[in-house]
Amino acid sequence: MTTRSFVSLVTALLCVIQLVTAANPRWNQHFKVIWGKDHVRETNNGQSMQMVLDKSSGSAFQSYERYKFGYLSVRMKLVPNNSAGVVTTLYLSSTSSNHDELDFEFLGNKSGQPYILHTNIFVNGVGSRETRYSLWFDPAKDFHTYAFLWNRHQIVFFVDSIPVRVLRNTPTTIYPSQPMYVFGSIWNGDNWATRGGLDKIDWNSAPFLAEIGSYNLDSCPWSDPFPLCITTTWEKWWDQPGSWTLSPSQRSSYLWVQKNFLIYDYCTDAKRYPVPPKECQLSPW
Ligand SMILES: *[C@@H]1O[C@H](CO)[C@@H](O)[C@H](O)[C@H]1NC(C)=O
Ligand SMILES: CC(=O)N[C@H]1CO[C@H](CO)[C@@H](O)[C@@H]1O
Repeated sequence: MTTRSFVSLVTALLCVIQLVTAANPRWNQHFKVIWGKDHVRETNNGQSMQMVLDKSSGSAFQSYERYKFGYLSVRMKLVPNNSAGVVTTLYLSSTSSNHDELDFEFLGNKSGQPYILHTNIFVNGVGSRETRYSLWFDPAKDFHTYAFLWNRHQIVFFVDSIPVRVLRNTPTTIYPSQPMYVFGSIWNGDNWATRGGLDKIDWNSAPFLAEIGSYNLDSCPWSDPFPLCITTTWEKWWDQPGSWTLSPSQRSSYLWVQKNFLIYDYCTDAKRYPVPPKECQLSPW
């Protein structure tokens, strides 16, 4: 390859990278800050942001619209070093009195000690469907992708495209089907988060800073009747048969997570549930 063709190849690649970057939506296109306005900073030309927690306040954002089904992924880099007691979340919630909710909660830890990923699902106002995982990487070191896929067949929580939690979504077992807003937040959870509340926040380490990178909100805003975007003319991949169950390779990575990283699963907590809840009795596929 000549120098000139190498240079034009590099230029072309840079163009493509710019196009891809430019395609990232700005945060304020879909989200607004709802708590701690001066504790949120836009970065990267508004395509990413930082959520800050200090002694005076934490912060949170919320989407303008609600989404009934769809796919949401968000790149996140969690609070590094001593993050004991700090909880960072990404969740979907309908906020109604009998609300539906899907939660990722990242529980910080002392420097060098591992984060825990805590998840929960609320249906009709009832939660208590927790699972907990350790992670196969340090989530404070780099950005990783956390995602929800939810449709009329399944609910999947992904970490870097690996399904860590899967539930069949059926009207007779569990059915979070209310349109939900997207939320993210950072707050003081030191009464419970780290070693059950033993490790408190060290305010000398503040401010605590979680970084929210690019996101992909592939859904359609709620409207009644619902929804134009999943009629036959506007088929969405997340509502198509290919997204109704896990693929064989997703199943094996899901099993790999259950075997190596699952710390707690309410479905197998016989003390709390002598009879496993109905949704736990279904195969995830
Ligand atoms: C924090 O580290 C301790 C000690 O390694 C561990 O027991 C705990 O599960 C870790 N995570 C949280 C959130 O408490
Ligand atoms: C203040 C402090 O201790 N900062 C450290 C946090 O951890 C990174 C590595 O993960 C160090 O480079 C910083 O010095």
